[in-house]
Amino acid sequence: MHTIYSADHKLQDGKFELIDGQLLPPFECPKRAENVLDRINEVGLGAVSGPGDFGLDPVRRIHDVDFVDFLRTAHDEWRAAHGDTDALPLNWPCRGFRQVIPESIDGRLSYYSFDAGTPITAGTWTAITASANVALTGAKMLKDSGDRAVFSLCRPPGHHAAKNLYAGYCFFNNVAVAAQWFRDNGAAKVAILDVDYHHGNGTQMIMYDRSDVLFVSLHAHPTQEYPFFLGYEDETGDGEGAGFNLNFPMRWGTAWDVYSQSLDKGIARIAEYAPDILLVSLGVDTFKKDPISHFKLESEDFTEIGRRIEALGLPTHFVMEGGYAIDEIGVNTVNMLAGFEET
Ligand code: OKP
Ligand code: ZN
Repeated sequence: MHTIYSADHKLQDGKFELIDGQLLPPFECPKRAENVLDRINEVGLGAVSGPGDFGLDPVRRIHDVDFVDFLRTAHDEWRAAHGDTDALPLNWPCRGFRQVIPESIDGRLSYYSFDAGTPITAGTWTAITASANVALTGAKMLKDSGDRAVFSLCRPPGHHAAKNLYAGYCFFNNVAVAAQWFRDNGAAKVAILDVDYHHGNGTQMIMYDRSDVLFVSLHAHPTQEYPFFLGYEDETGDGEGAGFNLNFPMRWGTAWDVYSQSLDKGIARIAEYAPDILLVSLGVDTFKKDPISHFKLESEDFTEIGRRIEALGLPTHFVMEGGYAIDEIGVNTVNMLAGFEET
């Protein structure tokens, strides 16, 4: 399997995230992608190449122009106001507040985000445009090569980001940008299977009223886990999109026995939908040793996830999302890709 990777991800290297009442070094760190890349080379998964430059038009097919402009200049404006620290928001326009875009950089950080765990640094813009290009290059390669699958080793991840919101370590929604690229380049129907531990709220929000993109997500239950306010099973889509959103929330402590049943149901829905392309939001934070998560999957379970995805027989674009057990992230990620390639 071919991998797309850009070293520019290293430019997203925040100093702190707010977590468990403390400012801690971010769990979402450069070593994650480095360890995945090392494992790919160690097992000889396949060629690794850099991304092309697709410009911002494909990103703007998903994200609002003002949001993209905000991200481009955010750190410069922050630095002018506060000096050379990471930009973090402190409050949000929740119940009862006006949704009016403020002028000041602090106000706009608040308007365009939903958590304080996602630092904007001097290198963020370069890293997130590279990450989107990694996703787009993978999409184009899958289409042009006729290969069964391609892996976009995206970092930063993307599935929490909506059309005008960043958070959860995510800025541009890489998998949604890639899905839209497939739609704009000949695919009539696209499915997205999100196996990251966290609900892909951004992807759901972006695709919620569409029937041309089926979204299926397996994740920790929103009554217990971030992002808390989306991911219930009664969220099934709106308007045109009614019936094209499928959530499988699962309780803390979920292991393979329960997880695999949800997986099989999600895969069955994708088979019924019969898309031209399948995208996988590939997170491995369902792993039992993940430091911020509460599922109990074993490393071998990721191999089996890959096998079951392969059985759909679809051209498949794997897009990296989360996974914070740094020592095992390479094994777990590559297990899924190797499971797909086994037969
Ligand atoms: C990004 B991805 C948990 C705090 C959660 C944000 C997690 C973002 C995960 N105590 N902070 O979905 O892996
Ligand atoms: Zn996650």
